[in-house]
Amino acid sequence: MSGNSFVVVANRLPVDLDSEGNWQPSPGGLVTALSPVLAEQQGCWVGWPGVPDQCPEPFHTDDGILLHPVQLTQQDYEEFYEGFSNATLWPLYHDLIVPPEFHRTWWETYREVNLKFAEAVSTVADQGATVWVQDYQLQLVPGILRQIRPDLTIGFFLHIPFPGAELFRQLPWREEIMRGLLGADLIGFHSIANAENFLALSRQIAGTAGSHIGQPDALEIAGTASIREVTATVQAPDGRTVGVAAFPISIDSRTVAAMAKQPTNLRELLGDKTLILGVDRLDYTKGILQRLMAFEELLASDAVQPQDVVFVQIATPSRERIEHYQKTRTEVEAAVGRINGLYGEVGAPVVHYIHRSIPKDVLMAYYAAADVMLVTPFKDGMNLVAKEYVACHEDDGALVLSEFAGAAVELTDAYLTNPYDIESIKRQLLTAINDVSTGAPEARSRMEHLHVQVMEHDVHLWASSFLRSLEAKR
Ligand code: GDG
Repeated sequence: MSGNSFVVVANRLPVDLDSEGNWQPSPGGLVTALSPVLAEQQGCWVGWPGVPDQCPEPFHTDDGILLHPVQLTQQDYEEFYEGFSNATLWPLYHDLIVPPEFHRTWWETYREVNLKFAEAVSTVADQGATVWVQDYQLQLVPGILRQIRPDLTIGFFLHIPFPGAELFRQLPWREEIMRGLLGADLIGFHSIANAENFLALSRQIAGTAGSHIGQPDALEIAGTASIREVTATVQAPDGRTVGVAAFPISIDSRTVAAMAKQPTNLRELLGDKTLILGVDRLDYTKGILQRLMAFEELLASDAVQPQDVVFVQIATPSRERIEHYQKTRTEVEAAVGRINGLYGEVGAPVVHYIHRSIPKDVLMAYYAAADVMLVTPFKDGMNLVAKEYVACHEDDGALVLSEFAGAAVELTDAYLTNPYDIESIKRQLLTAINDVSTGAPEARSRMEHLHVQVMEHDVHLWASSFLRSLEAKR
């Protein structure tokens, strides 16, 4: 053990390989939020560096944070990451938008890799350290750590939705996952609805013959999952009380808002048109095809004119070897081609499609320039893109947002839409286009409220409220 009183463990280490083959820290929202805590508490981040069969030596960032890599083999990558994490758990937890695959070999590898992560944490964590486990890839880590390092205080946060009990119970290894999660002292979800799903499931599994999970206590039966305050608990198999609550994640709002003020020539490039923007990992949960179809129908019906609007869709490559991701890409690209074929002109496409990752500052320039942001997932734990757009707009622009994104709980002044109902997307998109192009006071007032909400509820609040609740469990 080597002087780490605070350890974050996540599937990915915040590093990237640069063009010269050196590992460089790559700060994202989570890193930004946790860096001050990690730096202050001599912290350590445990994770996979992102390339199979390669593993740099542990190294310190400029902030003094120790990055401790866990090596994954090619087989781990295929069965733990692409397989169980992203072809079993991801679709199951996103309400079966595509059917999850259940394979015993994938499960075995998921277990082995979770053990690998837990052992790595165990070697770096001080006696009595606080460990914060991140996300669905590592749901067994709290349970393993509880057994091998009972001195630790363990938090777990789920970044994706937690499904209803009827769906979760399809999982052949449901009890092992529950027992893994209940190794934590505190389990955090994005929303009260997700936390309630977990509590309802705990009640059901606790009542199953042969289950080792204790009946929930009186507080939990009262069903009081709440935001940023632990009022609900579940009894773990060893009799400990595990806190359950909602901690809606957010962004580094001030930094994003400041980046959006950088000068850009995007408007000159795109012309004097209403700019509609979509930004997503290319994932079937995000509803990219549906929003393109809604846009296409608006063009077809003459509700919007091709010379008045331009749609930019940034679709970052993601999980490209998984079948349903390939299918989604094919469908999206066919739709882009079809729409441009029907409504674009030489030198003036109506849809610009970018299928590569773009630098953060360029992304911020797109947010700042966009008149209407279209965020239409069928299901999303939170959706940071929606919050990033709002941080970039004090009182102009419009956000069209799916009711099924976790962000919709807080961003109630968005133009909310049901992505399963194409008429609903069309209606809200058209209203947003008309409101921003006529300078309607309604649009202005909506964005002012949204902006204040995101500026006042940033990622620092998320991290500090979770860690405060976790420390209270000591
Ligand atoms: C999961 C949950 C939850 C996107 N393209 C580029 C780029 N991005 C950045 C965005 C944003 C992030 O990626 C995407 O975050 P989201 O929250 O929108 O979606 P997921 O990746 O699915 O994240 C989600 C989140 O975890 C956190 O808990 O909100 O519900 O699914 O920050 O800006 N960044 C750059 N280039 C790109 O091309 N630099």
